[in-house]
Amino acid sequence: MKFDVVTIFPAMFERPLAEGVIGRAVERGTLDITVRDLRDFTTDRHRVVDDVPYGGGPGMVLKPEPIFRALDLIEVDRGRPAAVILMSPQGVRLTQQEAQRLSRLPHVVLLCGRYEGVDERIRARVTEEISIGDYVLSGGELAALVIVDAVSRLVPGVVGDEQSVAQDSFSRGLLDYPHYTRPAEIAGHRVPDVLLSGHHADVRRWRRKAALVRTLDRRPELIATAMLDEEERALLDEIRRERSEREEH
Ligand code: 9D3
Repeated sequence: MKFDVVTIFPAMFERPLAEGVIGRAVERGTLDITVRDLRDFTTDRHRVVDDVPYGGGPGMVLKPEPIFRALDLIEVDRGRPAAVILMSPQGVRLTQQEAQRLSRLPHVVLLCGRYEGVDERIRARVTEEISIGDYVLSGGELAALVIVDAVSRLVPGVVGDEQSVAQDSFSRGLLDYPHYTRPAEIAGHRVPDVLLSGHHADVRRWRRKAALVRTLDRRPELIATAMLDEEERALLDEIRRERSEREEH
């Protein structure tokens, strides 16, 4: 999969895209990520990317010309992208489902805003706007890194263990079950016996139930939209029965 990122802070992308599974996929060529400095698309001596807002008011606005020029060059250089995404607090919220959709596209451009915003007219070249959540960032760069990470690990061959991606509880809309490693006891805290039992069917059932308990306790709103199979629906009933019985005592 190809990504082009347009930013005034290209250095913010260097280490994050060179580490871990993403870094290895970039080395192998499974991911082809080009980070482009918006200042390289200015034509003035001082490489100015921002200007004062028409109509007055505080802060600066990213100028449209360097962004248009960057998008033109990306198209000449790498072909017409399947999506041009503006990272924006006004965008559609990123979800695992959105990440899955983007992972099926061959080429995505990510535009990172800074300052108060971006000249509205660049939206003519933007196919979608994405926000990563309801909190204020200083710019779109960290949001673009989140998108590259969440989308890339869904691209076949990026994460070695395809199974762990497919089984990722979040992709079915549930929280993960608790994990343990050695030792079997630390400071009086023991690993649940079932995990030491060697009974794989029991372990699997315990984990599925523990994931449901966690989701019910921490993110109950996820249960309504989770993709539960028959066993999970039965476990959910079991949890609810256990809880109502406890209430009666
Ligand atoms: C202080 C400026 N704010 C005035 C009400 C508006 C504002 C402009 C630009 C707030 C944040 C930003 C920079 N943020 C992004 O570019 C951004 C973002 C975010 O802040 N939160 C979640 N997702 C994203 S995607 C891009």
